[in-house]
Amino acid sequence: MLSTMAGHFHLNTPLLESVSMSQRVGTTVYLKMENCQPSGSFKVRGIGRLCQQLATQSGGVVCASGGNAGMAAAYVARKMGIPAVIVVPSSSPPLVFQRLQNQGATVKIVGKVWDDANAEALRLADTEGLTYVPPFDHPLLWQGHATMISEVAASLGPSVKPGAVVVSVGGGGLLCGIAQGLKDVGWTDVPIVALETVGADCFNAAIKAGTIVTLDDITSEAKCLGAKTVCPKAFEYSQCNELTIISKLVTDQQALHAIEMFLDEERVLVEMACGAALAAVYSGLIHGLQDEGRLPTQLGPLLVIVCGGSSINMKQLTELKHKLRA
Ligand code: PLV
Repeated sequence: MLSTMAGHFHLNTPLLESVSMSQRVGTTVYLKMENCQPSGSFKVRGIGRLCQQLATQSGGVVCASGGNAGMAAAYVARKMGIPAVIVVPSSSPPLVFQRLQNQGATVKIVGKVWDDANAEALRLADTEGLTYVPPFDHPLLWQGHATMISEVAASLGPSVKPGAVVVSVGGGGLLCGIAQGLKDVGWTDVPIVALETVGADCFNAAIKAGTIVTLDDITSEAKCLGAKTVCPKAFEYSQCNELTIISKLVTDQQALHAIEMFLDEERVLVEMACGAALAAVYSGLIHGLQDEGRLPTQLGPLLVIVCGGSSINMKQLTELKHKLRA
C-alpha cells in the first residue's frame, strides 16, 4: 500500500465509525485515521506533494517544525534518498528529537517556539542551498492535504455527505487543505469546526481582531499547534462566504482529557494537537454549537480528522497529566 510507486508517499487511511463517539454526539462519527500515516500524521500528504514538485533535484531539505512536519519531511527525504535538516524549538518534547533522528534527519534545536526555529530554517535554506519545506503555508501542501477529503468521499459513497468536519488548526495548513478538499468534491455547504487550544490560538485571535495578528507567546502544551501567526489563506477562508468555518477554543485540560478518552475508548494514542480536535466531541462542544444554532440539531455524520502526531508516548502523557493537573 506504500504509494511511492504510485507517485506519492502517503497512505489511503482508514475511515472508521466510532460507536462510542457517535453515542456522545447523537450522530454517526467517522474518524479519518491520519495517525496511521507512515510519518505519524497527515503532514506527509502535503509535504510529500511539495517535495516531489520542488525537491527532486535538491541536495537536501530543511524544515522548521513543532515535530510532525519535520517527521514527514524526514520520512519523504529518506525515501527520496536526500538529506533532511529539521529545526525544532526547545519547547517540543525531547522524544520528538529522538524520533526525528531515527527517521535519519539531522536535528537542530533552535529558539523557544516554532517561529524562532523557522527563522533558522530559512537562514539554512539560504546559506546551505537546501530546499525549504514550509510546514503549513504553501498551495502544494494544501493540495496534498486535500486528498484526505477525496478519500473520505470515495469511502462514504455518493449518498452520504458529512454534516460537519472537525479539524485542529496550528498555522492553518490542514484547514486550507480541508477547505480545498471540500471544494474539490463539491461539499462547500459542509461547515468546518476549527479547533485550537487556548494559548496556541492564532486563527481564533485573527478572527476576533478582524485581521491577522501575531501572538506574543505560545502558552499551550499543544506545541504542534504553536504557530504565532496563521497563514493568510486560512484567514481568507474565514472571511469569505465560500465556506462556513466555525472557530472554537478548548483548554489544554480538555485536549488532554480527550486524549485519555480516545486512548481508553478507541485504543489509539494521539498528541495534544490532535486532542484539540477530539475535544470537540468529548467536551460537548458540538452540542453547544447545536444549542446556539450554529450547527443543525439534526446533524449529518460528523467527520473528525484524527491528525495524529508523534509528540506523545506514555511518559509524555504522564508528564502532561502532572503539568496540567497540578
Ligand atoms: N504541526 C506543525 C506546525 O507546528 C508541525 O511543525 O508539525 N495536528 C498535528 C498533529 C500537527 O502536527 C499540526 C501542525 C496540526 C494538527 C495543525 O496543522 P497546521 O499547522 O497545518 O494548521 C507549529
